[in-house]
Amino acid sequence: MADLKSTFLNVYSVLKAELLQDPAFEYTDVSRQWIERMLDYNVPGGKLNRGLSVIDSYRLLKEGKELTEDEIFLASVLGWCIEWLQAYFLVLDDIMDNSVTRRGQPCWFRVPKVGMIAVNDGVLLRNHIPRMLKNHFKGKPYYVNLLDLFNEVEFQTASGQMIDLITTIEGEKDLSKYALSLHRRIVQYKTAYYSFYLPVACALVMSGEDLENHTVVKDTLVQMGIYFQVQDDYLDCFGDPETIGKVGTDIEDFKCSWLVVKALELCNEEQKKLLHEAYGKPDPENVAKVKALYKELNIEGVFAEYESQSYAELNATIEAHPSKSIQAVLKSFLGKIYKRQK
Ligand code: DMA
Ligand code: MG
Ligand code: MG
Ligand code: MG
Repeated sequence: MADLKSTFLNVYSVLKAELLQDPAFEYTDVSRQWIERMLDYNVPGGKLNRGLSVIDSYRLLKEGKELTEDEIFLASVLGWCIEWLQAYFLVLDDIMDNSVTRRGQPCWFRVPKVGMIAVNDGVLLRNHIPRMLKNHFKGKPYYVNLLDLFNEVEFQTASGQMIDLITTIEGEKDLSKYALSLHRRIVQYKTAYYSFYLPVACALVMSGEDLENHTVVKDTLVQMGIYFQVQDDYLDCFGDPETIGKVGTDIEDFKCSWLVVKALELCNEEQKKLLHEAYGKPDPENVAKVKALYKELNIEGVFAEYESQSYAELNATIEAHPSKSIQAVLKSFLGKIYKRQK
């Protein structure tokens, strides 16, 4: 495992070097240094679960057959394309969410002299993806399928971000519209497709599979992605910032978080009044009031219950799948996120 990670990280260096030599742009030393620093700051510092999953999934789909060096390299390139996509979304997400830290360091836009240059850096990160795909997959029979896959998933993610953001518009903050159905819609689009479906879809495409034949796998992965984002919402409030590498902002940002949806379901009239008054305010006193209410309503316990129920349901769905190798892919994913602390 540690070995796979170091192989994967070596591929990052190869891809970065190629991007820094892109013949379509005449880099100067200054611009090359900017991109190199921007990439090192934003791309490789996460858990790398999404990227590594492409290699894992591809291996499982090959049913234990030894992968060639070329196969490992190509699966790693796709893994990095997902990590690049994630970096692009996170750089922009942190600006829009007014976040402070990410992966244990200041958000990129908070770094001195970066500021709103981060917006264009996000656009560049996004543009690097088709360049890497072109460099390594042009000529493969499935090249166009990969391009199409990344485009579809990016569109779904950006649409999810849009619905996440427009529920928080200043002057239109309305907790009464927050319900599980809206939450589900937001997290399905903003998180589940790119985080769970995309890595497996990449592995399937590389194996020569037609994605049209794998809608059950897709649905299961989307379910898993929803569970993953509920965990993210939980950790935003109850996680340890040291461990998760970021400071939560969902309460301040008036986000349609799973926690506030559950609180609204469980509270009495008086508690509801408090929530309406305190939720979405920037000052620590109001944030503390919301957190105290979550404690009072035992939202942590409600989450623990949700977590074990989701796990059981997902396991049952996975075990019903006819293919053992696909079961293995899905189980490996679930095992990685169950009861995660970061
Ligand atoms: C993030 O949702 C979704 C994308 C597509 C980046 P979020 O704002 O809850 O993520 P985080 O908690 O990591 O800022
Ligand atoms: Mg965010
Ligand atoms: Mg966000
Ligand atoms: Mg979050």
